[in-house]
Amino acid sequence: ERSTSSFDFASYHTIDEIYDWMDTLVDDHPSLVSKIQIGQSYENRPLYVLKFSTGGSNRPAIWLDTGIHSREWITQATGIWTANKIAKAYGQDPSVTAILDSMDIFFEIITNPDGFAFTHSSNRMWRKTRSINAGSHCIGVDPNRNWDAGFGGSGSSSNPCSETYRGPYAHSEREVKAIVEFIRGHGNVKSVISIHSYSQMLLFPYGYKTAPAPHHQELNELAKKAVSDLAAVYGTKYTYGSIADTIYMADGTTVDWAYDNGVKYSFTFELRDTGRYGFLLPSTQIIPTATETWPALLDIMVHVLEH
Ligand code: ING
Ligand code: ZN
Repeated sequence: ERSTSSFDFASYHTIDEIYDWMDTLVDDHPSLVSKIQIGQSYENRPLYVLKFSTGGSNRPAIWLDTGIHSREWITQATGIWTANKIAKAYGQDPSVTAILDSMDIFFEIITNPDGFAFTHSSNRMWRKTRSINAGSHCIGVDPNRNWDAGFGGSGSSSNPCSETYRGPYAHSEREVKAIVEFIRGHGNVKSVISIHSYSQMLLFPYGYKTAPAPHHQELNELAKKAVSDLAAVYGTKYTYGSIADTIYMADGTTVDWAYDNGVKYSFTFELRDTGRYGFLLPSTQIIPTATETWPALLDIMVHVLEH
């Protein structure tokens, strides 16, 4: 019998296993969780989003994505654990209950399915999409440089062979365009949390310019609290701040686009570790990583609820 109670959250899984698990989660929580499809990937895989909602219409919403860079396997694994946690915590945990009594949560766990399939079949270190680039033998676009936010600046590459190739034009990638259209069409998204690895950082706009975001101070205070509550679990240390100040200049990123399109609470996590294992984080660290990230995510979601 298919059940979320038999799923192994402490292992890495294939795309088929994860899509199967999504259906199980929906079956186990039919009045809370549904699965929507927001588009198709370049290779025609479905782009699935889990919707957590207790009713209403077009409620204020929180968007979460993991795995936009396919090789960052700890992020999809943390996404699975977190989605399960949200479903189980509703009606039990007062914060989650309050959040879902007035807001919806949308969670795209496999945001780059073609890349993810490729990391299983051919190249574990694949980051980009799998689209063919006209006039080049190199494949793929960096989906975290493809957004219409400072697109084409110095924090990305025009070379299709680069790992940070921005693509021929903003939103050229179906995987990016689907989210743009979803968030625009929804019109009431208050927070975008885009989860990467690795570096142990909590970042917020801007990445395409060094000027502080208008809400820098509020975002900075919230990030400070979130990383402090994360560290309280197992002592894992995160740095935090604007993208440009904390990691490097990067243009065309998810959170800068969200912020410039009215989503004030836009954050990127860079999960474990700081480089010992990097993208090849052992599966023994999945549950600890997800467990410590949870209070930080809740801090952000509760703050969104209260503001
Ligand atoms: N790092 C991110 C990257 O796309 C990042 C860092 C995140 C930059 C969000 C800007 C905005 O370069 C990894 N590891 O992908
Ligand atoms: Zn990444």
